[in-house]
Amino acid sequence: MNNIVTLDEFIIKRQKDFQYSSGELTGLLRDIGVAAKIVNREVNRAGLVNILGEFGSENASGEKVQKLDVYANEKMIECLQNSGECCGIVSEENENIIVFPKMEGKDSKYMVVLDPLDGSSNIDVNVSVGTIFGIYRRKTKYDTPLTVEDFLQKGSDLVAAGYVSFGTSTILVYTTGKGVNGFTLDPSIGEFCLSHRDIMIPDKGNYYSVNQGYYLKFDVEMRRYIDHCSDLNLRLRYIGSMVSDIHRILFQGGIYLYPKTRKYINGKLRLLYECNPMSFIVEQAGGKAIDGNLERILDKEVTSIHERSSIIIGSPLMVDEMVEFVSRYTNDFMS
Ligand code: AHM
Ligand code: MG
Repeated sequence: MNNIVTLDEFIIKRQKDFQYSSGELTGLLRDIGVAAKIVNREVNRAGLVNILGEFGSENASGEKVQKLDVYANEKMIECLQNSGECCGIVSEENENIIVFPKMEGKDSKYMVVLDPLDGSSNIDVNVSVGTIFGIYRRKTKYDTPLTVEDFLQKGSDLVAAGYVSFGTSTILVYTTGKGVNGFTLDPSIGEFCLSHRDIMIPDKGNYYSVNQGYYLKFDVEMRRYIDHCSDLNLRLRYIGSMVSDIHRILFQGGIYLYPKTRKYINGKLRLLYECNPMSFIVEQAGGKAIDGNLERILDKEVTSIHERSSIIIGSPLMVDEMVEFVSRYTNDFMS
């Protein structure tokens, strides 16, 4: 007898964790799993189908869009719309919210925020990329038009969040606020299979992850903290895909930082669909996530859908130590 648990089986079993659940979130999560498989197929054969390279346009944040970004975005939107459980989405690739037409006899109450392909500069060189998603429940009446304000919820309001890491294998990690579980795609059967049950981040680890190339563009206390990491002989790892960098830290322990820089005065990463979902997952695994002002990411007000934030996230003792280090440095500096 085999003891393989597929993502679908697991999601259905977990439905009973939610009182009065009607299966809508379960359905939505399963549809995201299907979308992840479709995107995975394309990521894997990207080099073969001449889909690599830039699309020739810019996204809502003024960055070059890769063909695969466009494909991943289209597929995610298609799957979410067909699912019927989602009333609208915010995607990194679309400037405005996308509102799905109401399906006959359905009151879709969930909204999805997503970064369809994170770390897209890695695509052309065969390095890991990822997908990030977060699920919110809308707070306004389901029969009124969905507006941008509906999406401006704090990270602490997330109902579920997850990511897919397209690396040496493809892993989907998600949480519905009751622990974190990981599923590895078995290409021979085309199913995500439970491979990492109840993931807990190590209290501390040997890695720090930051774009050290921007060292001189960081504030002085951040530069001193990075020197401190180096003094501690921590190992520097930076893939340039938040999903992949945080995935390492989730399993092996460490700290990931994307502080504000002179160019990105509020940080670069997007609060709604990058920082919040990843912070929810890491907190659920016992970790911590704050911004450069030492405020908990999940408590931050979201004022616009493509808003950016600085982020420091990872093993709890290391985030605590970073806060202590920076506070001490600031106090010494002021006195
Ligand atoms: P993307 O979602 O447009 O691909 O950009 C986000 C990515 C993160 O995944 C990654 O951590 C960061 O940008 C890398 O930025 P930088 O090249 O400035 O270090
Ligand atoms: Mg991204």
